[in-house]
Amino acid sequence: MNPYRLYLVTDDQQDLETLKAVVTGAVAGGVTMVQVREKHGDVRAFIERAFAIKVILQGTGVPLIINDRVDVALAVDADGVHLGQSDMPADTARRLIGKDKLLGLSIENEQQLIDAESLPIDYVGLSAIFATPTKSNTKKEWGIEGLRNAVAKCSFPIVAIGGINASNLDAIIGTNVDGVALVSAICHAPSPKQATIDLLKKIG
Ligand code: TZP
Ligand code: MG
Repeated sequence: MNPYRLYLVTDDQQDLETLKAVVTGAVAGGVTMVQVREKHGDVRAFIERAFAIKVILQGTGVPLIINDRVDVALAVDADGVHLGQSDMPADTARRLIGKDKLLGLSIENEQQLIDAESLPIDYVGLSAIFATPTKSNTKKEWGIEGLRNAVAKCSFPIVAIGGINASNLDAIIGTNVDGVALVSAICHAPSPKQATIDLLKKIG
């Protein structure tokens, strides 16, 4: 089954207990991938939070992905890393994590999408589909047509991210994208489990 279908990215503003409850609920609801994303804490806190999520995911078959930091991914023996354009270069990351781990790369413009074709990655995160309060420094809004064109062009699976929620999910799915990644639509839902169930119903 396509592991990118419904990809939860965690909210680094949530405390550890909330984070654990969100991930537990989302996994119960059927989320297919979880990325731990930390933008503010130190590396020790990142490892602690990543390890807590690893414990929750153990035995579920849901892969654990670490945002930005190869060292954290190695420290917790995660299933993969998701890199931004100013993080470690993909070929260096691949050398360090080995061929069996998942490697994702955020793509923020057309040239990066072309350049990605020659990189040793497994999937692309197309950022951002829509402007979102969750991430203030996004460089581009691909929109539905931009996403559709990227899906047609790119040889890697594409995960759409940025401003996706139940209200625009049908249009996103209509582009034939491989997966959707969300923060607030799950992390800030009254019930992350129910939100996940409802989102998955739309994804089909
Ligand atoms: N990268 C591009 S947009 C984004 C990230 C991490 C945040 C997406 O958050 P939300 O709440 O799903 O719009
Ligand atoms: Mg990043």
